[in-house]
Amino acid sequence: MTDWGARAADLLDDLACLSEPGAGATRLPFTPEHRAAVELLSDRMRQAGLTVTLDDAGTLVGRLEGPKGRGTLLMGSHQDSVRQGGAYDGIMGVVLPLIALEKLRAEGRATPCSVEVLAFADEEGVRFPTALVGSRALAGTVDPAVLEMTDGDGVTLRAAMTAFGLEPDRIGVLKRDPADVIGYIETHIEQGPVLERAGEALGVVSAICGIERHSIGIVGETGHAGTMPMEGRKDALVAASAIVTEVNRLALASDGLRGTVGSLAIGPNVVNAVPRVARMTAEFRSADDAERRAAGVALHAYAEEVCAGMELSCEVTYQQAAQPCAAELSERLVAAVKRAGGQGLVLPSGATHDASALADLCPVAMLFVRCRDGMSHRPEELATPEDMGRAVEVLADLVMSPG
Ligand code: HGY
Ligand code: MN
Ligand code: MN
Repeated sequence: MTDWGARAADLLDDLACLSEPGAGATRLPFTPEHRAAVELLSDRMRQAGLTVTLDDAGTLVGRLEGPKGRGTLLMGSHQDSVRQGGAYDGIMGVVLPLIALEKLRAEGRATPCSVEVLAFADEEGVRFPTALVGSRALAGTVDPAVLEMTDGDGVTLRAAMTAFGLEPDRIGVLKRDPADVIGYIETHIEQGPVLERAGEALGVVSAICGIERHSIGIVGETGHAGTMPMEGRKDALVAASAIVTEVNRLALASDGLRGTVGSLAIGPNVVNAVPRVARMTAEFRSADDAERRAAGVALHAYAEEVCAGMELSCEVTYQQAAQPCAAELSERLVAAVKRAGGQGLVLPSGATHDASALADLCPVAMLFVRCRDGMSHRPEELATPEDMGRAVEVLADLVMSPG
């Protein structure tokens, strides 16, 4: 009797090694680590009887042909990680549906429809200040302007994709025909403590939070830390610190809002010179788009105030509306979780996912897997083989029980 959860854990262990050196997993899009993951997953997909292609957005597509005219069920998630992240975020949602198809093949069960397992190149938006290019390409909603965005080394997304062997200008032809797509199921580690506290291995997502990301640049004036008078200083870090505090204050003032400054760099960044420049990112998330937008507008007004007399650049580089999951497909998922012995707990997602983008193409539903101590975006992230085995069972059941 195959332990499908252990099989998933082994493949995830192998994939976690395809990372930049350092703690945890660091696998950014269109890098040697991404290429290695594409190769490993392609082999396993072929062994499972899938035909494998890499589309021009960098999405690895493993397709199992089903009966003609019965449509295609999409399943998958993202292959990329944050820096020094966990071994499950994203990539587990590629591995589990693949293992579910391996299980069905081992049982000699033909699927009632075609099924695709998708590994999107870039969901985190860590390397480039954009995200979801792969899932948006399938939905036909990519803004071509994002191809000109650059990473920290000044490499454009277009150049990185081209160097990866892709033709980014062909992204527009990747849009899928909605008539052929039954829906999209994304399996993901919960990244929070809810399932663990409820004693549940699996849960189904009600809605995915909305998000917006701001890039803020401040240019003040540097000078000798000992001789420059305090009055009239244009200290970029003092202004940036006020903005950090304001992001936190805005988020604390509103129940459903989360606000984070995740990155901050200053210059000249030496002990005895007044900081001249500061560059930072700020993000707001909420299930309520109006609440989120109001916080973004308030932050910009506040930044203008504290940076008076200095140069300020403040732009929203990324925005994704809150996205409810499809009721009917989610109910099918809840029923499958219950058949596997779960309560069928339904919960919101404070993290964003490719499913938000695919909702512009087809019905979407998400299966959450319990996350140890709710820890994610850090090396200690863990989902157990037992819980992953239950998820494989649910996914296989769902594939075989068309709506
Ligand atoms: O930031 C997020 O919620 C996701 O991990 N990209
Ligand atoms: Mn993530
Ligand atoms: Mn993720």
